[in-house]
Amino acid sequence: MKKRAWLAVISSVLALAGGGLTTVAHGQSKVVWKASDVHPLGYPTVEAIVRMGKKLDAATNGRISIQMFPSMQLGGEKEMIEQAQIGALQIARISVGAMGPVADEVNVFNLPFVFRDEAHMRKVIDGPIGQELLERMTNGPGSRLVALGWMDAGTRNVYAKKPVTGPADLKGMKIRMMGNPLFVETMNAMGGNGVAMGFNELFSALQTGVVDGAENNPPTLLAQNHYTVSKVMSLTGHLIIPEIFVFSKKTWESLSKEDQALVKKVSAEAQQEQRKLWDAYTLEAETKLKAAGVQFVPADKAAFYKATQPIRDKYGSKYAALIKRIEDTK
Ligand code: GTR
Repeated sequence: MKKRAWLAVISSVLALAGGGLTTVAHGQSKVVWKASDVHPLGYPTVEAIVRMGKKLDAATNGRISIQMFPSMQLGGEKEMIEQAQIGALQIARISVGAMGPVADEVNVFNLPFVFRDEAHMRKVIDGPIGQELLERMTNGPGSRLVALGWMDAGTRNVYAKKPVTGPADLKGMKIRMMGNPLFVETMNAMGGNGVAMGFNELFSALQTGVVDGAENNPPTLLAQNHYTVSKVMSLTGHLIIPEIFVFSKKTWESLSKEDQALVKKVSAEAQQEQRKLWDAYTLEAETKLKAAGVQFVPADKAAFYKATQPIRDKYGSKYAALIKRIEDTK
C-alpha cells in the first residue's frame, strides 16, 4: 500500500478508536462518544439518544457529548455490537433480536407471543425482570458491553405485496428475519420460509425480490421506505421485541464513578423519553402509511400462536421460571 493510503487507514482507525478524545481548557479531557443506530435522524430511538447527549453535555459543561451516526452509517446491528465490544463505538442502539446471539438470556424476549401486548412488555422491561436482564447482560461471563436501558419497538407484523391472514398464506413466501436462528425457525413454524438477513441488506432484497416480504413495526415500514415496495401489512403480531442500548465496557471502565452514575441516570430517563416519542411517532407512521396507500389487514393471531408453540417449547424450556414470572407480571 502507498504511504498516503496507509495514512488514510491510520487516521480513520484513530478516528474510530479514540472516542474523540481531545484536551480542552482547564486541563480536562473533552470526550465525544460515538453512538449509532440503523434508523434515520428524528426516529424515536435516535432522537432519545441525541437528547441524552445534550443532557450529558449540559451536565458536564461540555466535557462529554455524543455524536450520532444514524441510518446504518456504521453498518448493521451485528457490526455495531462488534464495534462497541472493542471500544470503536461507545453507544449502540440495537434490537434485542440482535443481542440474542451475544447474550443468550435475553432471547426470552425474542420468543413469539411471549408478551400479551405492548403494555405487558413495558411492565416487564420497567420492572425487576428488565433490571435483572440488564445486569446479566452487563455482568455475564465474557460480556464486553454495559446494557444501559430498554426502548420500545411496538409489535412486529408481516408485510409483503399481498395479505397474510393465516399460516397457509405464507406457504412458499421468503420472509426476511433478523439474524438469529430462533427467528428463522419462528417464520418456518408460521408457515413461510424464514431468511436470516442483516437489516442493512433488506431494502434492496425487497426491491429485487430476493425476499417476498419482511416483518416489523409500522414506524420501521415507514422510516426505512419499505412501504414503497411492500404495501400490505398483515397484523400477525407475532413478536413484541424491545430495543436496547448498550455502552462499550472498554470505555466504561475508563470512566469515573461519577460519570458512570450520570450515564445511568440519563439512560433511565432516555428509556422513558423514547416511549413518549415512540407513541407519537407510531400514530404519525400509521397515518402516513395509510395516506400512501398501505393496507393494514387483520390476521388470525390464534392460528399463528398455535403454529409457533413448538418454538416456545424448544427455546423457552430453559427459561421456564423466567417465562412464568413474565406471565405473572400484570
Ligand atoms: C427494527 C429495529 C431495528 C432493527 C430492525 C430489524 O424494529 O428498530 O433496530 O433491529 O427492526 O428488523 O433488523
